[in-house]
Formats: sequence, structure tokens, C-alpha cells
Amino acid sequence: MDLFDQLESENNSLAEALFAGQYPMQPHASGKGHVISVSDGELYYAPHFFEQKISDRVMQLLLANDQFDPQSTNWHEVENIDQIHWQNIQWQHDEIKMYGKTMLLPRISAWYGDSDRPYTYSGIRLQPKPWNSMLNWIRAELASISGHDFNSVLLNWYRSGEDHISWHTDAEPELGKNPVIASVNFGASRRFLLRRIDEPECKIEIPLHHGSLLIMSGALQHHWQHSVPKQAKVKDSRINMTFRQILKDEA
Ligand SMILES: O=C(O)CCC(=O)C(=O)O
Repeated sequence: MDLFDQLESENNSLAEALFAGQYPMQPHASGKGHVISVSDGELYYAPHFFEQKISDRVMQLLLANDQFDPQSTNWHEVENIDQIHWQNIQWQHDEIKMYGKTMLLPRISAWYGDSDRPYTYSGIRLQPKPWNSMLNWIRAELASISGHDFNSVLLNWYRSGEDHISWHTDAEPELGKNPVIASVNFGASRRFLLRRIDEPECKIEIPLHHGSLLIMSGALQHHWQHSVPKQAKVKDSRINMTFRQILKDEA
């Protein structure tokens, strides 16, 4: 069995173990990954979408900077992440207001995309930074598998298992009615959870590994919330990118 066959067979057995029996699934027309029909939505899942070598290189580029060694640094102890001279991605530590208090988000973010597509979430107005060649390359790979042209990407950097994202939907008006969200993952594996809004005990758990791709589509964002919970045992960084299509603000 060559490496490609081995990865494909791992893709298949993981997808089958997760979904078969519970949700109808079929191999994607490209021969890579599976399409899974859930109630009120659709998922595409490829646990090894990007080759290991490419995923390693992307992870390296994402955290390249002039001051800190990405592997040995405890990033939770680094203040002013926004002030570091990052080589490829301008990371920022955003604040949100909750119950009248201002708090730092439990993750680091960056927003890239077409310049005329600003985005607002959790009360944070994001002005996109211009595409770079790495993000454009990933965007092109996603366009060819999904048939969608994404014009924006939110990058979330989880410095360790302490960082997380709470239950939410990606259903902001500027994403349109039934948004297609393509989520790519590099670094530490984390648990990605989906739960039905009208039946919260109905949950799906998907492990998102280094090099994996998950695409959420159909009416999913109107019926399911998603989250990445804390995982105290995870010590390493994970970076997730959600590619989106932001509609033009006509106002
Ligand atoms: O990190 C992830 O897998 C999820 C990110 C997410 O939920 C988001 O960007 O809205």
C-alpha cells in the first residue's frame, strides 16, 4: 500500500467510525473525503486533506516571527502578541465586552480577505488584511474541492488546550442565507463539537487533526451550533482557518 492509499484508507475508516450507521455518508466525487448528510445540513470531512509535509510547512509559516521560538515558547505568558514582528500573519488578541466587563478572548485571531468585505462578530468589527501567497494557495485548494470562491478567512490560534471557542453559529447577516464554511486545521488535534439548537443533547464530535478539512453547508448554521471545548491535556498550538464568502455591504 503506498502512502496515498494508506491515507485514503485512514480517511475512510475514520469517517465510517464517526458517521456510518448514524448519518448517511458517501465518498466525495473527487475521491478525497466524504459527504455526510445530517438533519438540516451537510458536512464534508477529509481527516487528511493536506499532506503532512505541506501541513508542517503551513504551521511553520503561520507562527514565524522575529522574536520567539514557536515550539518552546509558552505563548500564554507572552504579553502584547499584537506587537510582535510576525513574518506572515499579523496576529491580534481581541477583547470582547461581556456582562459590562472587557475580557481578552481565549484565543488569538487574524482576519484576511478582500479589502471591501469587513466582518463583525461578537461585537468586534474586523477590517481584513490583504491575502498573502500561503492563504491564497489554501483558498485555491478549497475552491477546487468545493466549487466555492471564498473571499475572507478568520484564523483562530489556540495557544494550548486552555484556549477554546464557546457554542455559537456562523450566521451573521453578511454571510448570506445558507453559508458554506470551509474549516482547515494545523497543529494539535482538537475536538470539534456540533449540537442541534432545538435538541442540545443531539451532538456530533469530529476530531480535527493536522491537515484536516471540514466543510459545513446547507442550513446547518441555522440549526446547529459548534464549539471547540477546552482540553487541559493539549499543550501544543492549533491553528484553525475558516474560509467564508462575505456578501458585499450594500449600505
Ligand atoms: O476552531 C475551530 O475549529 C472552530 C472555529 C470557529 O468556530 C469559528 O471560527 O467560528
